[in-house]
Amino acid sequence: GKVRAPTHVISTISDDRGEEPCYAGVPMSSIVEQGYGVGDVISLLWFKRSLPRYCTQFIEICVMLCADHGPCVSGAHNTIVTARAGKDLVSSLVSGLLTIGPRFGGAIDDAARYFKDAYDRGLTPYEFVEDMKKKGIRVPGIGHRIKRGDNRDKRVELLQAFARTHFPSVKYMEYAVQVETYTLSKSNNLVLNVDGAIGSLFLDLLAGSGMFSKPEIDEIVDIGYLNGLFVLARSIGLIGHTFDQKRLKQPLYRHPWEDVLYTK
Ligand code: Q5B
Repeated sequence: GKVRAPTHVISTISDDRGEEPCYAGVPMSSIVEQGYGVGDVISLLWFKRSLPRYCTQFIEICVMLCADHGPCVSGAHNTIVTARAGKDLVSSLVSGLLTIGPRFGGAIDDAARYFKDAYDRGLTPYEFVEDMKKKGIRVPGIGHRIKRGDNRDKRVELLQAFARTHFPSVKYMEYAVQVETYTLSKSNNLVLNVDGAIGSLFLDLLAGSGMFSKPEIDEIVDIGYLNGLFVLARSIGLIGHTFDQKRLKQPLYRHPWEDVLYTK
């Protein structure tokens, strides 16, 4: 009989063999004709399913809010320095992307992991934060270089307002807010940051939308899908910074001696 030669690659998210490409089984003509947005495409290619409109809208808001945060943040700074060294678009982009990690923009997955674990185990915010302190781990999703208790991050407020209006439940986000109340009582810079807001709210999206089973939620949190939102979003800004430097014909960057402490 017919024997299928073993394949070297398995792929489950897209198919380009037919008349038109399909994302998770949805043909490109449907995507275009039915007015799908980038949130729908992310749903299909990352989660392999169509999500309700409020979920795709939330994903799109995350992408828009995280697209850029000025020239001074780690990623934009690296991109600007690289572009000014005469490098090409891809090099400038990846040099910025490579700064995304546990301190900058890449704390979303860990925020989701730790908030979920603490909430599901019924830890009070006090127990959670003090337990993290004992372990010597900074609470992911908490703290910001310029945002303060009396100068909150507008992006966080916008995400929270959207979710409070549209999500069936915001229990993880409310838990993160309680954690923030406790951390702010310790220090004014320990606000819930954009990573923590997205991490906790994505847990609410996964748990409350009815579109994911419990094992699927655990797998998403375990694999770590959510930093992808920041990486995707910030690429938009980093590409913008590259074009900006090229347009401005900026020369090679050299850091001023006065701003370095030379010491033995
Ligand atoms: N302390 C973000 O630190 C930052 C603590 C903490 C317990 C914490 C820090 C942190 C967790 C990672 C995180 C995402 C490095 C941030 C982003 C995107 C962005 C960026 C932009 C954009 C800031 C002072 C004292 C020390 C610390 C204690 C600080 N954080 N304790 N849990 N989470 N957060 N990252 O200001 O006793 O003096 O030793 O790692 O969520 O990246 O706009 O810039 O869109 O681009 O440098 O918004 O919070 O503070 O290091 O001087 O610490 O606070 O232990 O205590 P800072 P430090 P002590 S959003």
